[in-house]
Amino acid sequence: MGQARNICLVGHSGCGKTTLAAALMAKAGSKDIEFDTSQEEKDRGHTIDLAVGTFKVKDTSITLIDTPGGDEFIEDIYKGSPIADLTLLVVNAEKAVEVVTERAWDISGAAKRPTAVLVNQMDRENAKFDVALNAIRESIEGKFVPLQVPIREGGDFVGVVDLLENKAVYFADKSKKDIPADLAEFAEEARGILIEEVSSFDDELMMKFLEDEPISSQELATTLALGLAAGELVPVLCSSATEGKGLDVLVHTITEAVKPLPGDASGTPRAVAFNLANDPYLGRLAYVRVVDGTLQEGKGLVDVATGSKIDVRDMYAFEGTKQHRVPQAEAGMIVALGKAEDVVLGATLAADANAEVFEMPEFPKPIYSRVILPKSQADVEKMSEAIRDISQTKGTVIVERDPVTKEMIMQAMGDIHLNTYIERLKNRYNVNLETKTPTIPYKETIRKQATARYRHKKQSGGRGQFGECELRLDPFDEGYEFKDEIKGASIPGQYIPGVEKGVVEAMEEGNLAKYPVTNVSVAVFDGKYHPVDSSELAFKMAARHAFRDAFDKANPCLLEPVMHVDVRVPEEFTGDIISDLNGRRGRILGMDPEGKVTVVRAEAPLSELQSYALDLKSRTQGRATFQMEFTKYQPVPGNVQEKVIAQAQQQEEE
Ligand SMILES: Nc1nc2c(ncn2[C@@H]2O[C@H](COP(=O)(O)OP(=O)(O)OP(=O)(O)O)[C@@H](O)[C@H]2O)c(=O)[nH]1
Ligand SMILES: [Mg+2]
Repeated sequence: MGQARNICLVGHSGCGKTTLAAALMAKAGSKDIEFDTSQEEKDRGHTIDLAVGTFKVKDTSITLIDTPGGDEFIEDIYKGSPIADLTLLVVNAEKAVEVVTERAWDISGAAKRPTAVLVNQMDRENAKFDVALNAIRESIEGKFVPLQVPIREGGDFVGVVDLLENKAVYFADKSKKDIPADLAEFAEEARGILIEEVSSFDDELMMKFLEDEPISSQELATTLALGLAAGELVPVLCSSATEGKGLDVLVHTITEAVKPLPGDASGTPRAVAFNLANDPYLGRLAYVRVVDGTLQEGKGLVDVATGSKIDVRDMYAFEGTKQHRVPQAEAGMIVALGKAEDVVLGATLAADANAEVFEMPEFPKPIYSRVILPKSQADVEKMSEAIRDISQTKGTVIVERDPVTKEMIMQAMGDIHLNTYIERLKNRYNVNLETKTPTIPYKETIRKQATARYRHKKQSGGRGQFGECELRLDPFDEGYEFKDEIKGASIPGQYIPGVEKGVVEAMEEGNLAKYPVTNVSVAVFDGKYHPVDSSELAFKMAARHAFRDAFDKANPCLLEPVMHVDVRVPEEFTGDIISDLNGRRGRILGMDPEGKVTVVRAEAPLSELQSYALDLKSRTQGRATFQMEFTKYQPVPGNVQEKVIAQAQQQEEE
């Protein structure tokens, strides 16, 4: 067993990650190379699920983690990048910096994890390496050091200048030649940057650099590897995945310059479950990266956060993208554990329950919600398993029943993301779902004190019913409280629970539009009873009516959920975003500049934000991102309240 290196491919959709992964494996002689295998991936021509494939170069086993580049599918960057020895940020040479380029950098490079950039599609007519490199430097903060300069002849991508060796290398015959004259100046400048940046990472080299002493390519390579491991230096390479060019140097850089993440190969077994998948044939798989020691089939592990036992039954390594059973997996390897229903996404699994947790970053919170409705009874029955499969394996898909509206809500990162899973439920589980905009979980409350008295009395042969109570309602900040203020014995103590039950029942549906009532303090302070006819039930009925009557007199109003929103927006859009938020009844709380973006902090009602994920995207070409979180309920303005009540009445009639 030689060494293992794990490379996570990230970058904007269409930059060529999947093509590159397949090309690297094919070149290394892998036979089974199947990416983008799910129906939804085939339909869309884009990657949707993180995928893993392993190939061998000499004694190094290289595992590639291919991630989707869609901006709503970024959770896989959060899964793959932290456990990889290198995150390879792929860019399209014609387009350079795109939305997900920046976002992937923020997740990986800005966190000082080892990251390299690959300028792919260098064969394209308008591919310009220098322009792409400048664009990267302008929009992303990092020490980018080109290791190569592409050589193009008559529009063809024919070779590269290897800046470490200071030689031109041609793809056709692998020959090394002198640098072509028209590139000499640019190459020299690029090599100057390379030497300066790399030297800055080592005092001895820096001295040599300042004193103009020669620096060998070996010295440069060694120090570059240190800078890369520290996440300080970001090598830049170039390639054409479709023409298979630049792949040798990429592989060479991976095997020579990339160091494995720290780990103790002979220590107690410890691994991190960075990804979960529902394989159509193998069922639930947990993809783990072994951090320390050796995992063995048949030897149990413990989820160190929860203490739950995890059986390691079937263990699979990858040959190309195909799984094959292995009895053990050493530190540095990525393997999949079969029958992994008990493994939680992101869990650290170890032989020792006191092992250190391998920290995984938190996923962003989903920002787009739809109600999901099964189309038929058969769909209802199959739905729960299907939904469990998806929500347990995806960090940014949440399915929950809203406690107020009782609707089943699916939350995701946007409409494309959400609809992809609706399609998957249909394709893979044969569950047909419709979606609609969620009902806003309004609530009702009161704004002033009021009292009401009600007598519940029934005489229908036999024993009658009698209960009478007087309630006082007061506005209250903390939800609900009930006070027994009966003096003397106008209502005997045994009937008070009946009164409270009546109040609680009445609060389930307010008088305005049948939304739950909140923020009231209710006191029962007087009443009357009958020695024979009174009962808990009679008092419950009386209290229910008394509450409703008092509620009407207490200046009731609707409350609506208000969200806190943080919008990260490039400067040029800030004004537009703020006026748009104002138009959504938003309140701007502040603005914090963060480098080239501004974070606008605001509060706005949920009802105005239901399509914000889509609107913000189209307003800013996807360049702004936002997070939102419930913060509080607040009164609905009068004119809006009338509309909401009218709508609720209309729905009731339907
Ligand atoms: N000319 C050229 N086309 C390329 C190159 N690499 C990829 N492509 C093409 O670009 C398109 C997208 O490639 P993919 O590999 O699917 O891109 P991806 O980065 O995996 O995209 P997502 O899965 O959506 O994130 C395909 O049509 C590829 O054939 C390249 O080096 N040169
Ligand atoms: Mg892809």
